[in-house]
Amino acid sequence: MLTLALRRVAIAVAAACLIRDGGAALLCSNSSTAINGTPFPPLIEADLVDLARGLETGLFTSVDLVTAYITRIKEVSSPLKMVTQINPDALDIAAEMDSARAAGTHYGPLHGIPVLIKDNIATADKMDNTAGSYALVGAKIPADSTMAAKLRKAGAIILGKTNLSQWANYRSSNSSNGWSAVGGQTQGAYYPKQDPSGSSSGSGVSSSLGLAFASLGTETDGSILSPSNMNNLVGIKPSVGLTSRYLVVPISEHQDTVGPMARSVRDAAYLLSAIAGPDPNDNYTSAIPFEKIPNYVKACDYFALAGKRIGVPRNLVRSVTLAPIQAEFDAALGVLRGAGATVVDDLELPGYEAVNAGDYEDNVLMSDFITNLAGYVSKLGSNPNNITSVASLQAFTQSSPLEDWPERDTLIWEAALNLTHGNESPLFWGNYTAQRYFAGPLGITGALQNYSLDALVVPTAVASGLPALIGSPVITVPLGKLPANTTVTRNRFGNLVARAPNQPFGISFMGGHFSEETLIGIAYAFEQRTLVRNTITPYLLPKTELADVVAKRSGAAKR
Ligand SMILES: *[C@@H]1O[C@H](CO)[C@@H](O)[C@H](O)[C@H]1NC(C)=O
Ligand SMILES: *[C@@H]1O[C@H](CO)[C@@H](O)[C@H](O)[C@H]1NC(C)=O
Ligand SMILES: *[C@@H]1O[C@H](CO)[C@@H](O)[C@H](O)[C@H]1NC(C)=O
Ligand SMILES: *[C@@H]1O[C@H](CO)[C@@H](O)[C@H](O)[C@H]1NC(C)=O
Ligand SMILES: *[C@@H]1O[C@H](CO)[C@@H](O)[C@H](O)[C@H]1NC(C)=O
Ligand SMILES: *[C@@H]1O[C@H](CO)[C@@H](O)[C@H](O)[C@H]1NC(C)=O
Ligand SMILES: *[C@@H]1O[C@H](CO)[C@@H](O)[C@H](O)[C@H]1NC(C)=O
Ligand SMILES: *[C@@H]1O[C@H](CO)[C@@H](O)[C@H](O)[C@H]1NC(C)=O
Ligand SMILES: CC(=O)N[C@H]1CO[C@H](CO)[C@@H](O)[C@@H]1O
Repeated sequence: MLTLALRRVAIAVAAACLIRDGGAALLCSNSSTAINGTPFPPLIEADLVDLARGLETGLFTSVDLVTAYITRIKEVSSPLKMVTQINPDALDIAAEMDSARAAGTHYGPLHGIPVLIKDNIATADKMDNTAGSYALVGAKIPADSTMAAKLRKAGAIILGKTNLSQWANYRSSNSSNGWSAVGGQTQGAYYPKQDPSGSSSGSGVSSSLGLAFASLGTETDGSILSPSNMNNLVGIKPSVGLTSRYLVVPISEHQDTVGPMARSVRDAAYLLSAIAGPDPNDNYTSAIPFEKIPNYVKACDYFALAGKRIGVPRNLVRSVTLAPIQAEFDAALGVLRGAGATVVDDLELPGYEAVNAGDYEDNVLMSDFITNLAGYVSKLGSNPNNITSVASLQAFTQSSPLEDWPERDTLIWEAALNLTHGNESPLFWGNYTAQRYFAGPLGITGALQNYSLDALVVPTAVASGLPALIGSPVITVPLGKLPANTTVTRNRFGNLVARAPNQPFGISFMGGHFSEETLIGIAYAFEQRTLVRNTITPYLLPKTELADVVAKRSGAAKR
């Protein structure tokens, strides 16, 4: 049976490999990725088309896929600590998806495809939703988050939860990216002890190494974009309101958003299509301006850059001081022009300096966290540590030895508690209005209108700040890596390598609210002309491939 199935699909799969861009063909058929000469897609770069074709043609099953990914997670979790929990039901769900497929039921493009989600996105199953803190271990979640429910409805298998900077990096002034009490210290795979960035650190490392098809992260200001930047990924920070935050551990209702972190623009688009949409449980989604969510996969058009006007805000670009990033960025502008775009250079966004000179965002986030954290914990079915507020969370953290206090302090919460109000206070609005003005009319939306632009382009290192303040979207695409002679520096906390040779970096496209369809097109057209991701190799790789799993299950010879 198996051998026949393998023979039947051999030609189709081999052809799929050969037409793949980005050097994938080189990896398509070798001893670790083939059985009897039939190639399996190497999991570090398998995209949705590869995985769906393999499942459709019977080359492998979802159970094989889950088995392979779990093995790969175990192979690298020491030292990388990128996953906090593996879903104990993942193999059973995979078996159900395989049976459904065999019976002709197909839930859509993600049918039977394993996805990892950040450990602040709740699932009503055997997994906890911890935000990396023991305060929430054992807390009962009343329902799936809307994100989890939408993934399941699309047929995806929630494989597990990814490590993060604890509380999405909203606790301490003295900590490290990717550290949580529950998950330990996440590391990146492009240099030993690499700072993975954060706060969606584990989602970044997991997607980069092919430990799942792709992952979900969350962003308040940089938490999808920055780890995508540092881990050689495509990350989409959606408009606030495009993806529901219901039962996602919050920082800020005004700035939080959930989005995909994937190895290609098209894969990210598939995930975004599955998770976008209105939700009565998150009324910010009522701002979605479409009757029907655009087809983000179809937006992946090689010619999407033709006729587009793309602005370059030089005051943002100048603030990135690393010469290799500046050089690659300027070369990228040539790629945009070559693809038919008009580059509108030498723009200045006057709001950028104004925002950096004030502490509007700090005040907005503190007020929101006071209100929104209390809102989240009030929805829990059981709450073993009686966390009802930032004050009780602080008391728990300071009295639990596992939370690494006082070395990792709680100064952000102390400052929030000093405010003595949440976002219902009239005092909230001054800062919120100011940040929207500077990042909007004097920033992104002002530039888009004044110069009739489709998008702005910047190095990803400076992409998150202004969009965070107005809730507008950004997409990052791999652009390059730091060269061999880069001086190695450590992070402020002293436990990770913050800058090193081989460290990836990206380029970001920013647009108006709900312009994801346009941004995805631009990003795809850029990605397909540059194909940088596969030129950057991790220092540490998981070994197990689908061929190993299928060979073991079927007794076939791996050759
Ligand atoms: C075979 O494929 C694996 C997985 O992609 C890769 O790590 C390895 O380098 C390849 N080996 C050869 C000899 O090309
Ligand atoms: C959303 O709902 C909350 C409370 O449920 C309310 O305070 C807020 O004003 C609503 N926001 C919008 C945009 O409707
Ligand atoms: C939480 O509150 C309940 C009911 O008041 C109490 O029985 C329990 O001991 C408290 N738990 C902790 C960890 O404080
Ligand atoms: C911050 O963390 C570092 C590294 O662990 C530690 O040496 C230092 O004492 C901490 N600082 C404070 C003020 O606690
Ligand atoms: C909070 O207020 C107290 C009392 O005014 C002050 O000592 C402390 O430094 C403040 N903490 C922060 C983090 O702002
Ligand atoms: C921002 O919030 C702080 C603290 O509530 C307040 O002192 C300050 O006046 C606010 N700024 C604006 C522009 O409203
Ligand atoms: C857009 O034009 C308005 C009106 O001239 C100006 O006030 C604003 O600063 C401009 N914004 C940007 C980002 O150029
Ligand atoms: C690294 O090498 C490049 C060119 O080979 C050179 O321009 C650059 O100055 C060097 N950087 C450092 C930090 O030595
Ligand atoms: C699934 C997994 O690898 N979990 C690990 C997460 O990190 C903690 C702390 O380092 C480990 O104890 C878990 O085994």
